[in-house]
Amino acid sequence: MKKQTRLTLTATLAVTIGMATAGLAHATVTFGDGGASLQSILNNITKAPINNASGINVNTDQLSSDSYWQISGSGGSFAQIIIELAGNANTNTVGIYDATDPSKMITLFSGIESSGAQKLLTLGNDGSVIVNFTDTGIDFAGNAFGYFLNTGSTIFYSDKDLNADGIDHMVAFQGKGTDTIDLPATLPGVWSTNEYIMAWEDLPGGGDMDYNDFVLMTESVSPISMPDPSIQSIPEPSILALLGIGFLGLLGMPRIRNS
Ligand SMILES: [Ca+2]
Ligand SMILES: [Ca+2]
Ligand SMILES: [Ca+2]
Ligand SMILES: [Ca+2]
Repeated sequence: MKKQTRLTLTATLAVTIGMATAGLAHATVTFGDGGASLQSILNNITKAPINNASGINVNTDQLSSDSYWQISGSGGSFAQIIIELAGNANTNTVGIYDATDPSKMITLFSGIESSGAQKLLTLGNDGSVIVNFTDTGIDFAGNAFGYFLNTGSTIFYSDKDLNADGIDHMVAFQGKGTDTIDLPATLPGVWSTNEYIMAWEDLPGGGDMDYNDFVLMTESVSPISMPDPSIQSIPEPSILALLGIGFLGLLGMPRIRNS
């Protein structure tokens, strides 16, 4: 290896490690296991009007918040597998879980399904999770869910805080309303802003970090931010303190402003 190359590599490594330790919001997508890179997959199916390549950069266009989602007003969301490039492609399943109870899981795509497979997800008035017009028998607490990838031995969640390895296994990209996108099972059309590509890494610890192991498109969904559960439950003393302030207010005590 030439000295120059080694120096560059060392510098790149240092930058990468620096970015990782700085807790950068996006995951670094690499070329990985010899299959098409995530960027080339996007370049093949999405075309910007001017340069005929994807208007999406897989590293810089990742959504900063992709842990939890809701179905938009129409009440239904189509999902379609774009590609699976992984040794686990025949066993990997993808689905959704209740944001308030991750143990409530619904599989959308089974292991035997591959590129072009489509599913329609709807949430009934009572929280019933309906897939392809069939009630799964599972009810969610509300219109808030995450996506999971189950390899058969490990489950990875869109909320990386639930992952045993603490690593972000899913990166998501939002349509910009300009690129044309051509999916395996449907005619080309504009990649609109309510459509998201979700790309998964299926190896524990992040593996090769190529995020092309399971790539799908979901539409009529939007990312939502969920409150941190540790903030939701107010400890008892705080409630008492708040009540105390209320009483003081009622008794006409002068208010101390804390601007
Ligand atoms: Ca499959
Ligand atoms: Ca993510
Ligand atoms: Ca991988
Ligand atoms: Ca792969």
